[in-house]
Amino acid sequence: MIALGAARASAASRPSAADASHTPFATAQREAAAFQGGHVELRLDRRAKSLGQEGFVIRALDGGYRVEAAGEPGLLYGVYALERHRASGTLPKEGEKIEETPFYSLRMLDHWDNLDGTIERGYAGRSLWRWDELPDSVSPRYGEYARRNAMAGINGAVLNNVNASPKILDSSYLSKVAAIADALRPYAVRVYLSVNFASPILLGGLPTADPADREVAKWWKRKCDEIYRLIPDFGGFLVKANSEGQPGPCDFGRTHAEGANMLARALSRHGGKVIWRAFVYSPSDADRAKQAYLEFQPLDGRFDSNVIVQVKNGPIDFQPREPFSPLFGAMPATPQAVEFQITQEYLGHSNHLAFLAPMWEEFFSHVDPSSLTGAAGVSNVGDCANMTSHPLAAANWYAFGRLAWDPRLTSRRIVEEWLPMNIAGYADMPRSVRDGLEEMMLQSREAVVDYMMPLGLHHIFAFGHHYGPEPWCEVEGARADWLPKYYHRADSAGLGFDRSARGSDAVGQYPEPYRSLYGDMSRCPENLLLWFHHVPWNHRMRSGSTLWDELCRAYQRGCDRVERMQRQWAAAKPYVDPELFTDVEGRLMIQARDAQWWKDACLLYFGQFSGMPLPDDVAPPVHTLEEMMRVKLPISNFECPTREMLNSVR
Ligand code: GCW
Repeated sequence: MIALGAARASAASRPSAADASHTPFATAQREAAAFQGGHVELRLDRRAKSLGQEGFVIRALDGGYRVEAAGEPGLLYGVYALERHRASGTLPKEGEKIEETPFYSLRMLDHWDNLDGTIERGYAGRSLWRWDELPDSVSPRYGEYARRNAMAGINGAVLNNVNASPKILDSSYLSKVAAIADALRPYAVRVYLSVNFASPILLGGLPTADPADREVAKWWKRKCDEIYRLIPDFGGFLVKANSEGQPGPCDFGRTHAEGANMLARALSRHGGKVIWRAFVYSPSDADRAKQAYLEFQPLDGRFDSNVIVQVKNGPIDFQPREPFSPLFGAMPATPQAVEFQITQEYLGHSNHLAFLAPMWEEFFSHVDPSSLTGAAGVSNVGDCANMTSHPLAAANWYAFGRLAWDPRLTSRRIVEEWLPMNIAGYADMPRSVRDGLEEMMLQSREAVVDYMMPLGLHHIFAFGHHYGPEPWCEVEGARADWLPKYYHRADSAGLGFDRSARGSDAVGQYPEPYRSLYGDMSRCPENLLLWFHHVPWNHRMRSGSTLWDELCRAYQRGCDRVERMQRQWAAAKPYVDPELFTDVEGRLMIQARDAQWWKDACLLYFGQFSGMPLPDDVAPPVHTLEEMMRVKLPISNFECPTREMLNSVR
């Protein structure tokens, strides 16, 4: 297994699709032979239909294990499950068995990788895909990447950004895509592509991309035929349409359903799928949190059966905490997938530790997993040595896959699996140190919420790159709903966005009991209070304190939590690889200073409106508001700030 600090590369030269050594079966055999917990026998029994292609049974027999499956991917997942159980000490005993089938058949990683090698919102280096070298040279890292996907249970990868270049569909690029598909196939990972809806114009030279135009439909059919000749198991298209300037069917007076169905028909005879994103917020007066629902809910039942509507977990945009999007459950006649963001666009990039399984677990506690047909995660993978930059951010990649495999898993269980498999030396740590690391992981997302945006605050980030606080931000000409003031609405009366029936009535999009719960200030969960209400500064919280005091204490608690995380990591020092230790230690230092930055910036800024002093148990600021307002990070949307940069601007 890959242990941090002891990387292992698997060689991959360009295989042909028919090559028997490049099948999931061959991979499973190799992995089984390398298993260190006893002899493993693989049995492929095509008649065991109830397991599907991906399920498996593991039996402990005669001092070893037998993995049974009806499909090759099932054998592979079975062997990886064995490894997981070995690392966490939960292997079945003689006569016992483990049986699993995945909850979702679509478990997909979405890369926001551009063809020039940059990654939108990527903080782990450049794109893994070396377009200029492909198809002749195939990096061994593709296989390494695919293996890590398979170990987590991920079976699909969208290779390119949803803000898609039409070039990806050019024949020269398709042969490169086919080479990547060949490298991922031995790990049962299928390739998908993001497509630009205007490709028939931009690439095909047609005068229109109107989905009702016969030439347009024909163009897509021919393109799909070409793709499937090269990649017989191609997964399908992911589409961002009529969103943030991307072209789409609405440009031609058609609906999202008409656009999606036209593509779906080009793919259907090959078994491909269209994954159509619902991340839309066209300029309108409606509260941004309501817009995706307003546009998509009326289209329920109008999509072809091979279209899946992919909805971000929350109604706005991957904030540290959002309520679930009300679109879930509101389109019962339409297959839906959830889109999570693994890359930490809004959670401190790759500088901060934020283990995201608790966020996703929270989502699944509100949205019935069986109402969905798939899960997608926006990838945090890049070409840096460990692929995720923050060594512990690899746990998020893994956690996403595990929850897509089984959304009923708990965050704790995932941490218990991940740490022993990935931190060399974990087994030698005393129980107290291991407990500390588990807690560090499990508390980390809540720490981020506390020091960035507690109590339901959201989108008060610096403009553009979204790293650091800027609740005061004004940008001339920018859309109001890109700016923090639109969301926090601080004034002398209070703080927060009134989405109750008296305000924007976003609560009206939720089913009961959520509509009443969220809509009533006195009953609304306090961790979402300022999302749904404009709350007076002296409002009595459940603790008996005022809103202002509680807000101050939340920021303080966030800072304290990071300090505790630093101590928990320090306790692991004698047991972990020194390089790994120093790397994480350094990032936690940045995180601690960033937490202080957030706390000072937000409390000094909001304090101007509340006019109230900090409570005695909250440490006074170490910066002035003017200092905080001067901070400008010279980074693009594709970068994570360095320590030197942060030191020089603060
Ligand atoms: O979260 C926002 C990001 C954009 C992204 C967009 C989307 C790919 O800031 O960078 O674009 O969402 O999800 O389409």
